[in-house]
Amino acid sequence: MPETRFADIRRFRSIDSTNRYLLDEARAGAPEGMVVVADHQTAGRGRLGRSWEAPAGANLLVSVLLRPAIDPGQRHLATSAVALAAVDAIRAAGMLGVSIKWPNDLVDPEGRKLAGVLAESDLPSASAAEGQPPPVVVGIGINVNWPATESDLPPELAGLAVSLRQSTGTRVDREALFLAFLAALEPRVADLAAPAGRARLAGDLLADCTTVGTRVRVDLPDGSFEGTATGISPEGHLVVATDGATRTVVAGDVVHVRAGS
Ligand code: BT5
Repeated sequence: MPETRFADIRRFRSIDSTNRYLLDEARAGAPEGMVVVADHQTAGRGRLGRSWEAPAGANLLVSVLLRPAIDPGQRHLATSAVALAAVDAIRAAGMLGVSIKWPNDLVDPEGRKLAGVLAESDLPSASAAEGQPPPVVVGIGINVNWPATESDLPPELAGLAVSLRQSTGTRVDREALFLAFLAALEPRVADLAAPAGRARLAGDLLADCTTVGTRVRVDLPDGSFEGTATGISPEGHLVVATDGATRTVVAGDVVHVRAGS
């Protein structure tokens, strides 16, 4: 990809998981900028052991290897950089109503999931890459041409997933979307490197985040709490007001709930 750091693009017809592939490469010392894109994943993964579904040849399944020189506490901004680049590319493809549901979903105006982002880092075993900042592998699955209609979805995704094709009413060129995504990602990744850029990422996340301003339930490993999402911290974390206090959520599942429910 000219004029970007994404020169090494590896293409697979079928692979278990593009994230898994890049984590192995990162452990062996691969530099920032390696990209993997696949027509099909046999073990596409989501967060917390969940899986990512996509039939062969229909959707965009891509991972990038980043090595941002940032504090571990700022790593969510790498997820945000990828989500924002995808938003840019998706809007350019004609779907204006896309927004980010914190922490890692792209959704349509009805809250249906168009894409999911998965950031993984494997810090201890990645130390072999001397002189390089530790890696973070960020993968994204974007529903491009599947589902074509609601009836394509398996029962567990009915009403929950949506595609670019459904949203725009036309088939979308996966390769063009992929290249637009990488072009949009370059300045976003550059932004990770300096305080002003990181402030821009957090500000753009706030502007495009549908979670802020809504009533949420936050599910954490040690329990849940409800509150109103009021903002995004400089690190890209979700700020939630709850019973007179403010909590900053670093990681967790967030459910949008109706006010008063
Ligand atoms: C995610 O996890 O949303 C992150 C998905 C990341 C997938 C990409 S594809 C390229 C790269 N390589 C990988 O192996 N993974 C990444 P999470 O928030 O845990 O959401 C997973 C949940 O989303 C599942 O449990 C389903 O309920 C739902 N889901 C699965 N496939 C979906 C789809 N195509 N569209 C919408 N929702 C889906």
